[in-house]
Amino acid sequence: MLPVIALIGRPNVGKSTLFNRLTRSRDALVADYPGLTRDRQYGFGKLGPIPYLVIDTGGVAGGEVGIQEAMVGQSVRALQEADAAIIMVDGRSGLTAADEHVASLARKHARKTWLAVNKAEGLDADLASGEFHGLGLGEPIAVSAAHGDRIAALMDAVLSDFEADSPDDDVDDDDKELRIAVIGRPNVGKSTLANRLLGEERLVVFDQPGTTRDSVAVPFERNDRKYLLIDTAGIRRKARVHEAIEKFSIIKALQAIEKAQVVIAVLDAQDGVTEQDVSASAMSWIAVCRSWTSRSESRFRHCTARRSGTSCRPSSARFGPPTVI
Ligand SMILES: Nc1nc2c(ncn2[C@@H]2O[C@H](COP(=O)(O)OP(=O)(O)OP(=O)(O)O)[C@@H](O)[C@H]2O)c(=O)[nH]1
Ligand SMILES: [Mg+2]
Repeated sequence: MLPVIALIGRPNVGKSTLFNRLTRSRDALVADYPGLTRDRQYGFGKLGPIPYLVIDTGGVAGGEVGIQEAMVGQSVRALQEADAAIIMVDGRSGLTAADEHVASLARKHARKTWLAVNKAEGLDADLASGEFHGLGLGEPIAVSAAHGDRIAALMDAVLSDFEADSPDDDVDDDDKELRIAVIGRPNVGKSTLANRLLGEERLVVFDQPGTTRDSVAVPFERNDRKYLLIDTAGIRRKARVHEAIEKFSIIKALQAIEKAQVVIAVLDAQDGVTEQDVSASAMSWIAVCRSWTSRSESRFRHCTARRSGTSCRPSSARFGPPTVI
């Protein structure tokens, strides 16, 4: 399983800058403006010995009310679902009360903590990190997320507790199963489609979002070829990710995607296709859409234009023939 690393800290310390570096993306918004990140943001990365999943969170300052309080809930959730947390502080502005508050949250909720003193480019590492020893989160590591200084050393340390998944290269090619993950938003018809591919009512289907709460892997054979079909819990649009049942399911789904060779994304053509649907993975994709019209087609083409290797098969999970494989 991919280790899950949460980034947490007070506003504006550089969490999103680090997230972008760790995922080699520009997915997280970065600006010199506190409170920019509001949701949890998930990304894949490999920098250092093994691949990982990283979660960017909104800044926590202490004393939050209203929407900010909900954002703190997001950060706590990220700490709970992660295997380790990198707590970020700002080496230029020094220790603040908000850092103390973040540290107490981390001590309470994180399984394992690492302390990164950011914006340390051009500063003496010992001097920049000295005052942060008192946070009780372990030895501070002076880094620069913007310039990349000592990020590799930070990740070597963070990932040293985890082992890479053993490669199955030693298995004979004929014996290797093809892993197919079925992903999509809650209630879009993933399990219905999976049952149709399997030819039996193997998975619980119910007209309510969140019926599948964990990824379910079902081995099956067709034309003498072995497959492992992984039905995942739904990935919801970003803004709606707040219910308790979803706490671990996004990570399970992302881990399933990472292990799969083929990803079948089930989309509801009525809803349109969002960037999030398209950007969840770098694997090969087949999108299966419900309620397909020519208007959906042009919207789909627009969203997938930047993604080579995606093909779309309009179909009905409930009534259509199982032609996807
Ligand atoms: N000098 C310096 N500036 C940095 C570094 N990392 C980030 N910054 C700057 O700090 C500011 C805030 O960076 P963000 O990555 O948006 O910070 P954040 O912690 O995600 O902020 P919130 O989402 O608002 O909590 C931006 O102007 C970044 O360019 C660094 O290593 N050195
Ligand atoms: Mg941010």
